[in-house]
Amino acid sequence: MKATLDALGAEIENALDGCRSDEDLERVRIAYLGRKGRLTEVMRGVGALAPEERPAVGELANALKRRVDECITALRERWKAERRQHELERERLDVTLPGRVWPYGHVHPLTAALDEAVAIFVSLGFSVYEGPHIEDEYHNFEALNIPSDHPARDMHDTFFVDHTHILRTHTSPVQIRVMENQEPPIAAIAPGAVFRHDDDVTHSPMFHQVEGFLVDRAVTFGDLKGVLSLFVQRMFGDDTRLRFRPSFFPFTEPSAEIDISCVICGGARAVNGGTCRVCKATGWLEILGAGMIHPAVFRAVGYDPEVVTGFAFGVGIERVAMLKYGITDIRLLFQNDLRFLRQF
Ligand code: FA5
Repeated sequence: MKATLDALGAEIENALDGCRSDEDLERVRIAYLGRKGRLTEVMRGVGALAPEERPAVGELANALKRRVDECITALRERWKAERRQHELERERLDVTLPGRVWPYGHVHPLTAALDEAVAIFVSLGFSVYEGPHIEDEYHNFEALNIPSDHPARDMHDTFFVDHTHILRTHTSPVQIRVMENQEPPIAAIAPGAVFRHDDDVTHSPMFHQVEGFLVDRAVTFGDLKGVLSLFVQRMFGDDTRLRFRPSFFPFTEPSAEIDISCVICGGARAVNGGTCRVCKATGWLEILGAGMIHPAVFRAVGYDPEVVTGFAFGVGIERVAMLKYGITDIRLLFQNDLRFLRQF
């Protein structure tokens, strides 16, 4: 009986050696320790032995069963630990690797300049209005004191939609639309796109203006100067100076073109020992047109020019953005080249 148990022990050891998986172990366990297992049968046979033999053989059989149980459990545990270790290694995180950077967008430099201009005027008490991109000639020209035979129409290089409709060439028609619909006092701005047949490094066929106008009793040129000074100082810095140059617009009298001291050389006309190329060594940069609203414009909207006065101005926003961010070619603003846009 002892020899049978020894042989069985060796056989089980062999079988366990050949095991590679939990399923293999389970098959071995059932084959030897299951209800009809070989060792189970042997242990059942112990009862039939002579009484003096039973204790010793019983003990041997029990010891073998315990060893096999322990061996199976140990193998299971070891493999489980190995699998876990393997998993941990596979999932190991290198916390020193750089994180994933998600691409994110930002506001276009033109939108940023437009938003900033609008915010400055809103903070000064101006309300925001919009007008149609497709305008009639009356609002874009006639009501602004530009009759059809007026030479100023040539300056606007107009895109025609049909005989009487055009793409607005400036934001000034919004002055007419607002004044037609309400009485003074009015402090309004009208930001938006305008269109002209014009295309080079400083001119684009579609560009943006912010129109501004203020109408009340006894509005003066001094008020205009105050509002525009505040605007350019907030937009370009407190040291920025203003210069009014006499000019002509049919819808304002007197009219002025307004320059700011050069944002690059600060008016010194030179930078780093060389002449300033941005202001072409003049020390000044033109940024907007303005003036006192012409009596003919007030008459067109039914206001009495003997009673009300007002000022108006029009800022080209591409020009503002180019000066603010040092952009030398207006077309960069519309090409959507990410290498350019990511610099802002
Ligand atoms: C006007 O359009 C007037 N309506 C401005 C005005 C309003 C004057 C109210 C008086 C009272 P002007 O044509 O100069 O004026 O254009 C104004 C600004 O628009 C220019 O200073 C310039 O900065 C910008 N601008 C004009 N044409 C272009 C263009 N093709 N591309 C980009 N910016 C332009």
